[in-house]
Amino acid sequence: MRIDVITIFPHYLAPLRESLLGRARDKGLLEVAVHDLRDWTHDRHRTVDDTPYGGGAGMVMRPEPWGEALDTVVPAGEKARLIVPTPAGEVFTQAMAHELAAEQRLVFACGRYEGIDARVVEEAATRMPVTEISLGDYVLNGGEVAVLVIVEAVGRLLPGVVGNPESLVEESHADGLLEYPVYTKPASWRDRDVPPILLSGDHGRIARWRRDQALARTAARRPDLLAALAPEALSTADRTV
Ligand code: 6GU
Repeated sequence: MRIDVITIFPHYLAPLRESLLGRARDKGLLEVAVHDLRDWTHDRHRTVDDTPYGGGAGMVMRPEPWGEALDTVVPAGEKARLIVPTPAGEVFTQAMAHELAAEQRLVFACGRYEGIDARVVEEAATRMPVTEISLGDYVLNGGEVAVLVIVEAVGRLLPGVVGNPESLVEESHADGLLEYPVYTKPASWRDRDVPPILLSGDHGRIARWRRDQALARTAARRPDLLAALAPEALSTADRTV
């Protein structure tokens, strides 16, 4: 996968060189290019924002640098999906991460201030698919942190990035539930014992216990997730929890 990020704070994206994603880049599984939006300004102050038409507080990003940046990063004839992080977007989910992981090329447009002139998304949508994505119901100062979150969630789903792909199967949200609690050695720590069933060697009962823990946790913490499950996602045994 190829990812381009356009931002006025290129250094904000430095963490994409670390850890799992850094290794994915070294292995050639993921290519990331970060671009400074101000490279597409033409005035001495490299201005990217201006006051909002209609009045109000804050500043809005001017469309011209964005237009030129997108024309350069995605030249006519090239295909890419444009992602615009914004608190006004569709809420990001694991399902969306899977959907984005299937793309060849993603371009992220990071807004700052009160946002980007609305004509930028409108015009870009005439030549590429555009998705506005929010991380959740709170406000960040700009899209950069959202890009880190989305690229991490998507990047780890690319083939070969996570060492043991089995670990993607049982994690939280993989089946619409929160993950069961996990334990490792020692079996007793500060007077707290690992649930004995996990030491029993009975894999059938362990699987049942884990499923019940996942269901109970989800019911307590995220009843909305449980309510959203398709009826056939729950077995008869699940319903007795
Ligand atoms: Cl994607 N951007 C900004 N600026 N704030 C947010 C967000 C995104 N998601 C939640 N809050």
